[in-house]
Amino acid sequence: MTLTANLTKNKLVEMYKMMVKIRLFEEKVFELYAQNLVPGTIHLYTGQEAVAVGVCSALRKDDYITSTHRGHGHCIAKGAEIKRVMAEILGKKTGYCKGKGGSMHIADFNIGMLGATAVVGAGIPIAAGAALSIKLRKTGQVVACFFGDGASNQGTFHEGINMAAIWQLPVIFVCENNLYAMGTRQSIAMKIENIADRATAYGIPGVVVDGNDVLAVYEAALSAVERARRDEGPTLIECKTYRHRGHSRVDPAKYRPKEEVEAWLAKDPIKQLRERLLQSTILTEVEIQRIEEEVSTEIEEAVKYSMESPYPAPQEALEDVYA
Ligand SMILES: Cc1ncc(C[n+]2csc(CCOP(=O)(O)OP(=O)(O)O)c2C)c(N)n1
Ligand SMILES: [Mg+2]
Repeated sequence: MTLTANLTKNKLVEMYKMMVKIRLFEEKVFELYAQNLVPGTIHLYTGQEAVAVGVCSALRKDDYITSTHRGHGHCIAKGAEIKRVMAEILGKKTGYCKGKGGSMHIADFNIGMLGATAVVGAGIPIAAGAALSIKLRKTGQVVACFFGDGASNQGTFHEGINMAAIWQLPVIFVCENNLYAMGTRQSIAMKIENIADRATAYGIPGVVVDGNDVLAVYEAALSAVERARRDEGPTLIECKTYRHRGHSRVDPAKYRPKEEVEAWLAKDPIKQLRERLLQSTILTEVEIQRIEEEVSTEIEEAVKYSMESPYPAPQEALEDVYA
């Protein structure tokens, strides 16, 4: 990982802090889940932070994102208030969906977060639709569409990317290839190694990046964003990464070889950036410590806020269902 000259010190520190925030947030969610405080299931983003942060750092506030079942990191990286994300995960009325959506349905149009979805691959045509609206409104926004390796085997992947390609829509398709779709290894589900190769079939650029290198992700995203804003159409970026935990809360991930897990843990995205920031004297150990303390305090406040918030009343169940 090299530090790019194009990023200011502030921006690098901001990116580091955001990755730490997502990591500590997810660890806290896991802890709360173990205490039986989280209704439903959770899919943690730990290990993949460089993807959300690298991509969202290349976006404007008014740009859009679409997310997945593993969406907490995307929301936070796009600027969501963590107390409202936490409250939603805990099913509280003060959450983003008034406690009625939970972990997999968080949306916030004010920050361009169009929504997470439990339906694998469902965000892809939604991103194409949002990009069509941008093109018609001529606002110069872009959409970043996050999805997994498993989602790239869905029909929606073909339909959504093909449509975005023929209409030259301003979308960046970000495939987070963490090697597994639940317990299914990529090599069992597809013959190719690089999902980015599929871009050729739609006549758009396909790029492979180290998804654990936040600066590499940022650079790839930035050039795709610039291309989209020039009205030159979509790009498919495949980020090679790894989830640190199992698929969802109950999965011990025994299907992953120990050596594979260890090799990826050694390539932890936060550790890598921390080492670079220390080596280049952008941050000191003391400053790093301070960042972690600040983030921990913010997360504790979010937990307190959520725990003290009420659950929605039963009679609110049918409110906000239809627009
Ligand atoms: C349409 C659909 N099929 C199956 C499922 C069950 N399911 C939930 S997550 C998942 C795996 C998704 O894998 P991937 O896209 O690689 O994302 P990751 O979990 O690795 O982030 C599956 C099959 C679903 N939610 N939706
Ligand atoms: Mg996957």
